[in-house]
Amino acid sequence: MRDDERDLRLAVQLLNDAARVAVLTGAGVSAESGVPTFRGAGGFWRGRSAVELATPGAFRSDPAGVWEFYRFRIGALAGVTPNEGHRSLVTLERRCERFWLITQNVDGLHRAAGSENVIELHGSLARARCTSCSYDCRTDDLPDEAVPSCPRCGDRLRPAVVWFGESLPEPAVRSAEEAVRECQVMVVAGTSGVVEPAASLAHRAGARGAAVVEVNLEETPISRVARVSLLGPSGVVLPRLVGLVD
Ligand code: BJW
Ligand code: ZN
Repeated sequence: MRDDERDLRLAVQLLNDAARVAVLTGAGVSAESGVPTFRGAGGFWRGRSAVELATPGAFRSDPAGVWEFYRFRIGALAGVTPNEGHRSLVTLERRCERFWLITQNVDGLHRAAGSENVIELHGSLARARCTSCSYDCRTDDLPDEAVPSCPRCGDRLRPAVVWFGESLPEPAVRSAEEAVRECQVMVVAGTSGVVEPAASLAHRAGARGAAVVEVNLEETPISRVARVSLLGPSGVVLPRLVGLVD
């Protein structure tokens, strides 16, 4: 039997034996829907890196430029639909007793596919919030200004996403902690595994005995803790894996 065939069967067996499954996803699972990843060739906008633009410092020094970047991404999402990888995770959720879909993605594609227990660690492009008061709104309803201002207090609105150095939403962290404590298998798909605290969720689940199954085009720091690494595009590998699960 070929190595990749043996790895796939092992991953199927691990999922067949598990009632409580967590999945941690990153930008790679949306790549086949046409959403650019962060690190790598696609992660540039007008010559600036997405990683550098997604920071409080960039917003402080150039709020209009950062809003332009986010409006571009929000607009680009309008024509984007979930791929087979997203859809296969809906099927996986339905066959599990407990299921957590922890995502670092802000594109809303897991919910659009039909996943229910979605934990958005890094917020969402669908919403904006005030930098001073508690006002928030859908990005569909933003005032048409280069830097939209808060209708309640007049200060700047910002995308409701999590930038470097900022805390993650407390309810999302609590749910992700529960997943780490309870899951028997954690599938980690399409993430470079370099951003904390998301990456540590996989390391910690592995350390407490959960089987980590990684799906990625290449090895990552998470491969070290993975019981099985399935190399290939998640839009192909995830449906194949879930299709074989009882
Ligand atoms: C495919 C594929 C296909 C392609 N199929 N695969 C401990 C140690 C060191 C540093 C820190 C630490 N704790 C905290 C930090 C600081 C920092 C951090 O992690 N820094 C490291 C980078 C060094 N973390 C934070 O600041 C976080 N906050 C925090 O910890 O608060 C508490 C705190 C505050 C202050 C001090 C200390 C603690 C916040 C992190 C926020 C990340 N935000 C972003 C932007 C979101 C908004 C937006 O979208 O604009 O989130 S950055 C960006 O990276 C985005 C992503 O969600 C995130 C992860 O990227 P992801 O998803 O992994 O994408 P890529 O592009 O990196 O990888 C794609 C992968 O897919 C690759 O592996 C490909 O091979 C693969 N792939 N196509 C399968 N078809
Ligand atoms: Zn306000």
